[in-house]
Amino acid sequence: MLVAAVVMSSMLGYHFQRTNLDDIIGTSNRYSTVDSVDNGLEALVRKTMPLTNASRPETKYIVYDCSEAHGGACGGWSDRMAGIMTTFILSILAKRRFAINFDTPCLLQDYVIPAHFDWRYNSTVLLNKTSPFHMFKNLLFINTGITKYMFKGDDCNDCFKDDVVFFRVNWDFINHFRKRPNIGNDIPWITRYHQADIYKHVFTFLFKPSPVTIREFNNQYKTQRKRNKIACAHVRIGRNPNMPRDHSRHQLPLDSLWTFFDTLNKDEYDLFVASDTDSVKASAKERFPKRMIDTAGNITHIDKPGINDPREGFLKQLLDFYILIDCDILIISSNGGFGILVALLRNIESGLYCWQGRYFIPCSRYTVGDIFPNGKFSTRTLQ
Ligand SMILES: Nc1nc2c(ncn2[C@@H]2O[C@H](COP(=O)(O)OP(=O)(O)OP(=O)(O)O)[C@@H](O)[C@H]2O)c(=O)[nH]1
Ligand SMILES: [Mg+2]
Repeated sequence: MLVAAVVMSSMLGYHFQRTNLDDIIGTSNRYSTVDSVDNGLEALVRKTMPLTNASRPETKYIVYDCSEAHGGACGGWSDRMAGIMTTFILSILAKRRFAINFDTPCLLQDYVIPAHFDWRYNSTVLLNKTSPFHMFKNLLFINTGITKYMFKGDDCNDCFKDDVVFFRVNWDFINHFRKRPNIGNDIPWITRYHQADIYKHVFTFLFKPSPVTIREFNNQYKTQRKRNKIACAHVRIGRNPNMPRDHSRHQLPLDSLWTFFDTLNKDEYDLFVASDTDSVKASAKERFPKRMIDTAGNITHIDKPGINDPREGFLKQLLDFYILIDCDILIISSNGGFGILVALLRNIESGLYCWQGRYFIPCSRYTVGDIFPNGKFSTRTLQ
C-alpha cells in the first residue's frame, strides 16, 4: 500500500510525506509556512497541476465556495471536505486554477493553511469578471447538474464559459468521475486508486493545521495525554440540545461502548469520545474519570448553530477531527459523514471498528464504505 501511496503521490506531482499530526506538531517551525515546501516538490506540483499564475488577470478559476457572499447552507465539516474534493477534481478537468472561498462560520485559513498548494481565494480575481454560482446539494443533483461537467466533450477546457466559477457541493463524486471516458488522460490517479487514498493524499496536499490549531492541539490535547496509546469513539446522536436544528440519527447503545473500553488495558490506553452531544461526553467522563480526555469549548453544528458560538464550535470540531485521525483504536458509526471522513483519512492502518448495533466490527479505511454504504462518501453510482 505504501508503494501505491508513493506512486500516486508522484502522479499528483508531489512526494509522499508522513501526515501524522504528531510530526507536524513536533516540528511546527519546519512545517508552519507554505514557503517551507521544498523547491523540487513545488516544481513538480506546478508541472502537473493546472497552475496558472494567480497574479495574471486572465487566470481562470474554479472555486469551492462556502462563503457569506453566496449565503445559504454548506453542511458540516465532512460535507465541505467532500465538496472540496469534487471541486478540486473539476478544476483539474477544466484545467483551471483551484481556490477555496470559505468564510462561514470563520475563515478556513485561520485554522488550516495551504500545505503544498496555495488555494486561498482572493476576491480581487473577480474584478471585471463574470462569476456564476452553482449549488449541487446531495446526490439528487447528479442527473440534473453535475454530470454535464463530468461527461461533456473530450476536453473540459470549454465546460465553463465564465472566468471564475463558484461551486458549492456536499457530495463525493469520485466514482462518477471515474466513468468519464478518458478521464485517465487528465487525472491518471483517479482511475487507479482507492477513494480512501485519494482523500488522504488530496487532504494532505491541500491542508495542514494552522499555528492556532497546532497551539490549541498542544494545549488542549497533548498536555492531557498520559499513556502510550489512545482509544477513541465518535458518537453522533443528531438532534439534541447542542444542535436543536439537526435531524436525529440511529440510537447508539452507549453501554456497549463502555463495555468495549472496559476490555482495554487501563495502563496502556487513554480514552477519547468525540460527540455532537454534551451528555454523551459527560457519561464518558463519569464512567472513566481518570482516563477520559476532552477538548475545550461548546459543541455546536458549524452549519446549524443553536445557542452556542459556531466559531468556537468550529475549532472544537476541528480539534476533535485531528485527534480522531491519530487514535490507535477508533470506533465510528454510520451516523453521519464526520466519522466516516476520519476513517478514510486516519493515519493508523489498524484498530478501526465499525459500530453496528451492539457489535464493533473490525474494519479499515478500505472497507468502511462497504460496511456503511450510504451517505455522501458512498461509492455507489447512479446508472
Ligand atoms: N465538536 C464536535 N462537533 C461535531 C462532532 N460530530 C459532529 N459535529 C458537528 O456536527 C457537524 C456535522 O458534521 P458533518 O461532517 O456534516 O457530518 P454529519 O452531519 O454527521 O454527516 P451527514 O449527515 O452525512 O452530513 C460538524 O461539522 C460539527 O459541527 C464531534 O465529534 N465533535
Ligand atoms: Mg452534515
